[in-house]
Amino acid sequence: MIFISLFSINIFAQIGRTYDDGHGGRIFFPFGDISFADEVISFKVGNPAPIAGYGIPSQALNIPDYKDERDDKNATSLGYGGELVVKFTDNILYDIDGYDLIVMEIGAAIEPVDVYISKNGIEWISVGKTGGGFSKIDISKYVKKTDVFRYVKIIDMKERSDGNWPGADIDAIGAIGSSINFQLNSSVLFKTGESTLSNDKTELIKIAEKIKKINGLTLIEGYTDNVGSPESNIILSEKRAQSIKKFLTDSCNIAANLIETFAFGESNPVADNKTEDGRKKNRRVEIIVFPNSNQAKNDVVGIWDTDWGELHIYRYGETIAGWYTDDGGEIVGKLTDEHTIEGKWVENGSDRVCGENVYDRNHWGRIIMKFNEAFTELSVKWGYCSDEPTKVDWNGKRK
Ligand SMILES: [Ca+2]
Ligand SMILES: [Ca+2]
Ligand SMILES: [Ca+2]
Repeated sequence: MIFISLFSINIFAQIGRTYDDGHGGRIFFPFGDISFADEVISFKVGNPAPIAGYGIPSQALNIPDYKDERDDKNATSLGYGGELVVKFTDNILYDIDGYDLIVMEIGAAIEPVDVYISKNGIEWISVGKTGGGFSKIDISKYVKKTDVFRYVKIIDMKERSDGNWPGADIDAIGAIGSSINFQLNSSVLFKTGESTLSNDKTELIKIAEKIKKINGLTLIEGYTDNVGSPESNIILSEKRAQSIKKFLTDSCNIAANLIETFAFGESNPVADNKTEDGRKKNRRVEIIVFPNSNQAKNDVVGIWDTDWGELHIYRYGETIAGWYTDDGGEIVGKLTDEHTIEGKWVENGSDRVCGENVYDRNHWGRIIMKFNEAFTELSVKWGYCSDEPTKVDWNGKRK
């Protein structure tokens, strides 16, 4: 278990970007790089197993990186009937409109998997199977809107047992329906057994700044180790979650109606309670921040019909991200006023190659995007690389 360093998080980098889907297209993840699975919980390789070097479960973590080359080991073969459990730690999975979970399988063979999700890694909900290849799963039929999931289990369905790589070959597992999850160790927040915040509130203040930028519903979850009675641990974790809520509302000006607290006591441990180190990791608070779903309808958010294809725009506070259908295009930027986005476009190819990369690609440029008063039309000025954006042949209407 790695506790994320709050000092290394760049929220701008976390927000929305597109990724190769491994089958000639690109797919947009509203929370960018953090959307993907972070940790292998267990792996039972199938029988027959893949040849040596191709059954490494950690290759199914993090962003998709399979390059489709002969000896590429950036994906893992499950083996015939193999089973992989992964966990999201800096993000969670929940149900949004449309697809929520993506399982990226590589290779031409159809090797489907059964997919399960879980809140605690113990009780599992079946959410269907993938058809092999690149698969999108909508979990809405199986869950409540407010449920938060941290675990995904995939089991190879035993369609193919032959060759060097029997069973499904997985490059990445990502949550489109995702939100940010901060894990805070209780030892930096509280004295042992107490619910009064310690004097050093540096980490909480940093999180408060991020919550304010996203401006959505925030869940505060308190957890303890298994020392003491389960009842007393529930009470302690509730008091601690309440202390943090009070600090965020009273000292950081976050609206109380945007914060909910939950007490989980000693349930859902992230480490072994038999060791002091494990107990220390289990004494924690997790803070989940959802994107703001209350954006004004007449805002920049939505789907636009433009000269460069359909453009999908997302907004997180002042930060904008999106994608368009032309040449794997995506945009990233900021609202500089209510009707203006300034930022960059990125594509797979263009007439100019830039000296540096944006989002791993060197075809990009600057944009200034203007919206009319009613947010029904947009016009884009654009240029290549860091040139002043002066070209005007990119316009659109709300779809
Ligand atoms: Ca993640
Ligand atoms: Ca959904
Ligand atoms: Ca991979």
